[in-house]
Amino acid sequence: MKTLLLTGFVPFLDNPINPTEVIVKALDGQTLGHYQVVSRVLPVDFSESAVKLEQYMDEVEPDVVISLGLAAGRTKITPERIAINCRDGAADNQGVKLQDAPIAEDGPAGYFSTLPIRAFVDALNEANYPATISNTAGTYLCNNVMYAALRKIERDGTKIRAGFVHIPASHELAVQNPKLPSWSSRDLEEAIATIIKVLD
Ligand code: PCA
Repeated sequence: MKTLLLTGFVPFLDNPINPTEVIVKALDGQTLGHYQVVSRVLPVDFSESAVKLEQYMDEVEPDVVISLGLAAGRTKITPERIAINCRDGAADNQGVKLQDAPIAEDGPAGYFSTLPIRAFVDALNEANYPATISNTAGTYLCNNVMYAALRKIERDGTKIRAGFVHIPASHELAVQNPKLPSWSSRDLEEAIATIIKVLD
């Protein structure tokens, strides 16, 4: 049995619920396909999120890392293709707001996901869950943790596969913020289970 580190985030900005936190807690400890799932929840904090993820990777020693983030407003499950060396955008949960700031001064411009993102999308669509590859993870915390995980793997010289998947709002979140398109938490959870089962 292999180990999969599945991460979500705490609530942030005007989202009082983060469905990724709900999903990762629901899947924690489950066996899906070839993987035992170990879940962790990350802070939304420019100085802490990547540090925590790297600690969890050292502690859990996963074969695969899938990090989940809420992309409020998106209508589909969107595996991310690339993380870029940039931090920008809204303030984090500590009130820290960065502009045009690199994640790693000496790092490459970007890292491609090493997850089978095309197979994820195909399996999701096959199961009637709308999904498409996204070509931008943005410049906020989600992009930051994806970049950090892939950089750590490169630095450590390990064979861990890692990447990021953005998900739409849940109905529970949309009740609080009615302009958001939303999915049921059950479907979000089942969709993430579906992509984990794709992994060899
Ligand atoms: N989504 C944010 C950060 C936390 C989350 O769930 C993002 O897309 O960067």
